[in-house]
Amino acid sequence: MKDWVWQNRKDCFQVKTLKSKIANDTVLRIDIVTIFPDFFREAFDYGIIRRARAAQLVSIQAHDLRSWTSDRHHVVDDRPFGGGDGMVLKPEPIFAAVESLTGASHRESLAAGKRIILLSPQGKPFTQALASEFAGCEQLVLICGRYEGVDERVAEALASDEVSIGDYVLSGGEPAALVVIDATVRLLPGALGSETSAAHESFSDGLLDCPQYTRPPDFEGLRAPDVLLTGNHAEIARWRRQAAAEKTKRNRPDLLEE
Ligand code: 9D3
Repeated sequence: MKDWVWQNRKDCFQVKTLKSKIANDTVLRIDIVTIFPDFFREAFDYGIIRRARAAQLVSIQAHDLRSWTSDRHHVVDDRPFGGGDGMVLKPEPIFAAVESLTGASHRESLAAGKRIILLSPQGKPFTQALASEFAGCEQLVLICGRYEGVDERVAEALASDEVSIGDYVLSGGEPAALVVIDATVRLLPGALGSETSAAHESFSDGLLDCPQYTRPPDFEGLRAPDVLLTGNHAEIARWRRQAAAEKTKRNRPDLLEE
């Protein structure tokens, strides 16, 4: 039985020293509680997240839920009361994990700036607005469900947020945790290139992005729109607004009705 967890203790130490040195509250600590810590092994080693970690804007650790069990077989699940298929994650290891990671044993004693996020199909929808809230926090603990679910007392008394990433069935909360972390970390001040403003992107203005093209202008008979090659910036802006509206109407009519 492997009971080590993937975690970067150097990151953890660096966050502490950075905070005490300059009281910089842009630093975000993210802890993931999961029965599959290896799922996240290389997940944060690419692109914006890798750079944000290198710049110490964020530290991310995946913890094995089984390390908070006290029985010989590290049991994290049990049969549902009332009967039914599948297994339910037990409350004790999850409450113990959150207490050791945050100092809080239930929602009421959680410090402001810390969020305990239960990923669950029954959660409220994850949105750009929620990602912005999370990006302003000092600590996020993400709890990944598995099996048929998580004992409801976690949602009732421990989690500050119960979040779903959409209306489809995953096999566990781990892919959802990746999505939440990705959307959140790229919003940390300094995480994006300064030339790119997150505020100007898709979903912030309620329309999808306009189509983009690059060389060659003619790819096997598939032509880029001539207007984009003219250098007429007013015409290009007009074309882009129109193309974004058409794409939104076709792919996301729900964004236009409201
Ligand atoms: C509603 C499905 N449940 C009825 C038997 C069982 C169930 C299915 C899948 C319980 C847990 C899961 C695992 N999914 C997640 O943990 C999950 C999830 C998802 O499935 N869809 C969208 N967002 C999320 S966040 C976590």
